[in-house]
Amino acid sequence: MTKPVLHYIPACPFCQRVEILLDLKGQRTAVDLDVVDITVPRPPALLALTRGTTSLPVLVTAQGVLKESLVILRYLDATLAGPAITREAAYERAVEEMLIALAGDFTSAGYRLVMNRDEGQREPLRAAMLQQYRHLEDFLVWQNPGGTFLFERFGLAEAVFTPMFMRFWFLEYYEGFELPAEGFERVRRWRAACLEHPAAQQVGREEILKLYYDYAVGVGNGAVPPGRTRSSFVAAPHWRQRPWPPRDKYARIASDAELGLA
Ligand SMILES: N[C@@H](CCC(=O)N[C@@H](CS)C(=O)NCC(=O)O)C(=O)O
Repeated sequence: MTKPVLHYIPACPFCQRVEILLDLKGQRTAVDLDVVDITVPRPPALLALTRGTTSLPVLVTAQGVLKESLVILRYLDATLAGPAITREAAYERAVEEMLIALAGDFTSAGYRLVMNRDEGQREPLRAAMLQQYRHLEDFLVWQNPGGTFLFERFGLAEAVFTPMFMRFWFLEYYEGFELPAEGFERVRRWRAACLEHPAAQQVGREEILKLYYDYAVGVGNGAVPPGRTRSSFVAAPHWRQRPWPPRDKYARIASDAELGLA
């Protein structure tokens, strides 16, 4: 049988969800990977597969094309060998779904804050982010107050949230946003265990902070900010060879040279 093909962007959190699931199942090689460069127009063949949409990940199976990371996670969990990552008991699966249902607003709040360039909006956006963490704190205290993960091990909800916890390193670096110690103990414990889980090490902090510089100045998805000729998401020069980006995102947009992109 032909392997499914995952078209993905390595630094993309939605794509990382799928990589984590494959690692959790011990099925990294069960899917062929096609790396897509977010800084150039999508290849026509890929656009034809997706009927013109550009959002990734996309999974091409023997039966057809699947879009949306959550859909792909559930499909691969159901069809590949290895341990089930989704909870098997109906009630537990429903609890898992309730937590996953919080991921969209959580993600949007973090991206709105990092991409903001209006200093006057900073405080309301920080408050909105904190509110999202409060929802997670409340949920975990409700469902599993003494535990670390939602259930006894890193599962589907963790595969969904961990890439966002990693991207939100950009909130600490570019916004000085830290989760307060008091009142957030349970979500902090969850987040720390998620971040250090062996199945979730596809990207690291330095890579994220360098690649996501453009998001911090309000420009997403591989587009080029004003005054620059290259996106911070370009593959070369490799992020390891680039200097750490400046943090003063409200003052100015750093040049290609300053970011090591020239
Ligand atoms: N809801 C989608 C979101 C995927 C998404 O936003 N992917 C971004 C990369 S992080 C993307 O492909 N951006 C480029 C584009 O949309 O053209 C999912 O969960 O798969």
